[in-house]
Parts: sequence; C-alpha cells; structure tokens
Amino acid sequence: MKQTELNDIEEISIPKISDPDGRGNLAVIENNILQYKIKRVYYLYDIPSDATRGGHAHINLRQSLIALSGSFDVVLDDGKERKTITLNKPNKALLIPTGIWRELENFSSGAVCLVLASEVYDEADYIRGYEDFKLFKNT
Ligand code: T46
Repeated sequence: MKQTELNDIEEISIPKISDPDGRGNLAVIENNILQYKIKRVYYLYDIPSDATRGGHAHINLRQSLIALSGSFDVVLDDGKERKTITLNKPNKALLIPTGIWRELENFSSGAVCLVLASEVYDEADYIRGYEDFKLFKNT
C-alpha cells in the first residue's frame, strides 16, 4: 500500500451554482470529483465547542469532509508532520486519503460536518491508538 503523506490531502472546490435571481447557492457533487464512489454519508452536529472528534486513522477508507454550516479545524498527521486546516465553506471538500491521522476540534456553534466516505462502516478499518498509527506508518 502507498505510504500517504500530508501532500496527498486535497482541498476540492465543489462546483457552485449561484442563483441569478438572488435565491442563493446550490453546490453539486458529481462526475467523480471526489475520485471515489460514495458508499456512506454521515454527519456530525450539535458538537460542543470543547469536544474533539476523530483521533484515529483509516487503513482503506478515504473520505471527504465538508463544513456544511459553521466552522471547525481538522488536524492532519502523516506520522512525520502535522498541519491544521480550517473548514468553513460549504463548497470546499477536504479529501483525506488512507493512512492519515485526523482530529477535529474548535467547532463553532451550529457547525455541521458532512462526511462522504468511500466504504461502509467497518471498525476493523480504524487505527485508534496513536502509537499503533506510528507503527503502521513505520515512523
Ligand atoms: C472520521 C470522523 C470525521 C457507526 O456506527 N457508524 C458510522 O458510520 C460511524 C462513522 C460511526 N459509528 C459508531 C462508532 C462509534 O460507536 O459511532 C460511534 C462514534 O464513532 P467515532 O468515535 O468513530 O466518531 P468520530 O466523530 O470520532 O469519527 C468519525 C468517523 O468514525 C471517522 O472515520 O474520520 O468522524
């Protein structure tokens, strides 16, 4: 399996249609812009501002995170380096490949995180311990 790194994380612009009559925006995900078939959709909401979600990596799962409403920070770690990306636009998707540790924090009031996943839920796909993740990455 390819050893992924922070450079493999992509921020994808979701095509947006602004209504010419002032009725707002419509964003559409189609034509394989996420580069995988979506097998599962879930979302995080009503998250206390001091809560952290995530805190794990995936072996086979790829998924894209979208701040449908509000904002939150995504801390990303490839075993060597860390970076933080703030999501706050409903037409931006953060595509996280396999083998990247992620933590979601600093949720604003009313934030909703939509997740479009490449696989159905499988607990066996999770690496939930950071030391196990370092072993997995051999770093
Ligand atoms: C990720 C971040 C952004 C299910 O039964 N089905 C599901 O599809 C999911 C995602 C979770 N669950 C169960 C498993 C746990 O008993 O829901 C409970 C909470 O799951 P977890 O602690 O993994 O939730 P988060 O928000 O920390 O992580 C989730 C995803 O699991 C993860 O892949 O990247 O959202």
